[in-house]
Amino acid sequence: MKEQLKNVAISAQQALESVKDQQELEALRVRFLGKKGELTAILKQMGSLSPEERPVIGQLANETRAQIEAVIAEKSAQFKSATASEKLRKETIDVTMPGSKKAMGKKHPLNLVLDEIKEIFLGMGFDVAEGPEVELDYYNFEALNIPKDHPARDTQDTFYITDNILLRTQTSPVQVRTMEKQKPPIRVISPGRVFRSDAVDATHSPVFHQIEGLVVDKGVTMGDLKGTLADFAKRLYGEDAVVRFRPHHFPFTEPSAEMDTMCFNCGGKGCRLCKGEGWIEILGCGMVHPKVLANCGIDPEEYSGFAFGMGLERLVMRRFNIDDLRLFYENDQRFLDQF
Ligand code: 2NL
Repeated sequence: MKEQLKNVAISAQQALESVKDQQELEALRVRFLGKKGELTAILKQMGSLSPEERPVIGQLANETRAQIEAVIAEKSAQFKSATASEKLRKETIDVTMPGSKKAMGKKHPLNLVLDEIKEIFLGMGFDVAEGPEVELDYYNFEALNIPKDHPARDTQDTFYITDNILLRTQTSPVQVRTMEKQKPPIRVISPGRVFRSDAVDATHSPVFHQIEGLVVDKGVTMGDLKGTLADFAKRLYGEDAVVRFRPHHFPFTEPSAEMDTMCFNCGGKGCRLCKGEGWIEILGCGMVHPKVLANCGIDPEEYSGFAFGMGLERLVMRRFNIDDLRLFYENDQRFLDQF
């Protein structure tokens, strides 16, 4: 049995020397030390030994086991540390490598100018009001003194959803709602999307943006209107901006006017940009019609107000020299990257 134990020790030693991984190591452990292993098989014969031989062989068997276990433990530790360093090597990050470039989003040109305009009016003490894009006929037309036979009501211009529900054609309904809710003094601007049944071309779109403004208080005059809007033009176009007011007509204001700025390109002489006019129209305005105030529950004997409205797309096209309004809605990265 001594001989057998020695042989097991030697063959275990040899096998363990060339073991390549943790799995092979475990297989060898089972082969030599397992319940059905080679060492156990030898120990099972202990019963046939004399009482004198038994402790000697027993001790030798224990030593052999301890010896094999020690080698297994050593090999196992070696594999574990090799695996750990391999993992570390694979996970090493070269912090000196250049990073990948992330594309940054930008503000859309319409929002660029809209934010400027909002800032100007906020600075003058106006609030910004928003409202529904799907409106009642009443708020879009009726309350604004737009009679049933007015061309603006023509189905050619307005998207009707039902007889009395439509897509707003202007943002005035937001201001009508403001007047219904809030007692004067009122100072609001209402920017937003508006809808008209127009065919798409370089200057028309069924969806576009408008900014309207409204001031209602005791003793508001045409002088307040002119001063406020001239000041707005100077803040938007620079201190040198010159404006003029021309009489006009809107059903919801009386009197009504349009405001032009002197062409910054030719200084009023007339050029290609202003189409020989010397002036460029920027907004429509007027004193709020007494009927409109009354419709909104405001006594026109006690209060007066002025209102104005402008198209955002036209303003932005002129600012950046853009000749086709479809560019605003196509979201071509090459266009958007330029602002
Ligand atoms: C234009 C002209 C304008 C208004 C809009 C308005 C609103 C209320 C009462 C009275 Cl609640 N008026 N808005 C007034 C004058 C002109 O817009 O050419 N827009 C593009």
